Amino acid sequence: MAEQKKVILHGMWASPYVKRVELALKLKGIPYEYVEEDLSNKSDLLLEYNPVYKKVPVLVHDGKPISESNLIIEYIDETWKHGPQLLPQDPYKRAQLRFWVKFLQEPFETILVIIKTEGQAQEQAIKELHEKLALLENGMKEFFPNGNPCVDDNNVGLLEIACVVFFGAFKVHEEFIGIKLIDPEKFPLLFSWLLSITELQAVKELAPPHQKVVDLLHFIRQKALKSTAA
Ligand SMILES: N[C@@H](CCC(=O)N[C@@H](CS)C(=O)NCC(=O)O)C(=O)O
Repeated sequence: MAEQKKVILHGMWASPYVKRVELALKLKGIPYEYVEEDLSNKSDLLLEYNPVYKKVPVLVHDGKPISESNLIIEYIDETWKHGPQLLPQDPYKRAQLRFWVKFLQEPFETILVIIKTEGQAQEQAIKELHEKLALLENGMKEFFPNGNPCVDDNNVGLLEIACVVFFGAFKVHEEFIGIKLIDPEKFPLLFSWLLSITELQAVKELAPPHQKVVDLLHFIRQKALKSTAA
């Protein structure tokens, strides 16, 4: 049976795309072997498995590689029927969910700009972030019409996974740059939804150590500021 065959994940600890897949595997209760890749010196296996993009994550199921995080998650959902259903059956609901999963990337990229800049450029990015979060807050009302996002081990899917890998560390980001990013007064639904996702055991288990995230943020910021100064 497909379920019993060996599952290997090639990843990199800081990649939100890898975290998506890890979370999907954990939430479904699928045992897997994890291979940490050095992206500055990619393994021959990674290049063989993903010769087109040469990126992580790559999931290898019974020797067969699958690339691209969203496609991997759909494969997981279709192959292992137990545990939470990660994507809805209904085609319209699936399409809506995929739309918001795609959009979630935009505010995440804007947070990266905020981390990498200062002064006017940073102010502009903060403004853009708030505009994008307002769109997201509004879009989420369709998923939680009673304004009360209910998330638990059986009630969690691709949307929650995509949200938490991008914004799960928002408090560390806020602390690092000293700016409020996800203000509970402006974005109450998003804020309470995110908090309830971060309470899930699987999410807690996969969260990287606080200091490791801070060190990475320092590295990203210093590198970006140096290259703008040069
Ligand atoms: N669209 C891809 C994005 C994956 C991606 O960007 N992976 C990055 C790590 S976060 C990577 O492997 N980068 C290596 C490279 O670009 O050479 C997915 O969803 O899986």
